[in-house]
Amino acid sequence: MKVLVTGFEPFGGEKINPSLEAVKMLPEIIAGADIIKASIPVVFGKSIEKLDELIEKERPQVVICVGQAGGRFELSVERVAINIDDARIPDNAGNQPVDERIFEDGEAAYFATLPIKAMVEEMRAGSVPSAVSNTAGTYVCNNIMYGLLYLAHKKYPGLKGGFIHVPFIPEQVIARTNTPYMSLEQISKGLELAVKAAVENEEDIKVSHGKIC
Ligand code: PCA
Repeated sequence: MKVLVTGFEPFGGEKINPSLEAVKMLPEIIAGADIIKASIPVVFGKSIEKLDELIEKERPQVVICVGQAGGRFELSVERVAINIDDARIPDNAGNQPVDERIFEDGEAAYFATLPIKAMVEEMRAGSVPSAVSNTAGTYVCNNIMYGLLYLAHKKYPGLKGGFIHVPFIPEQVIARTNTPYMSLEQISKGLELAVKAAVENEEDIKVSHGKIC
């Protein structure tokens, strides 16, 4: 089996993006699957084009995209991506779409097709804080997750995909107060466990990770 794992370039004035650094640290093989690692630009549209090129070239069975979610405490496995771009800050090319559809012929939303709960449980069993998240935001991470699942529906039948958000690492919070962080090593270990669970679980486990507002 082949698993494509992507991280994002730095954005929003940061010098580093922990998603990319943690992806680079992953082993070449996890649970018998070959791991292909790639970097994605933080640019609306271009991110999906690059991902499409990578899928076309590598033909993976599973794609897991990873991005930074500064302010979150744990590794969050995203459940759903929505068909909207609404950017609070410009992307790395200066684009700032507001309330634009990602694909006119796409569904309102797509669910991740990975065993998200098995992934969370595997990370927790390995002492990595993690949780299911029900929003990937409306910036480039949601954009690429939506694009990935749109492509899986329209162009790559059978391809499984999803998205994981990771917290800041310590060096990013030195001048920020009251901001959660996690070491790069622990983030990368969490990703490795999440990939393992994605490879080993054809179906997700039936256990509640629901939220009450
Ligand atoms: N995080 C951003 C985009 C790139 C990244 O790493 C997001 O959550 O949308």
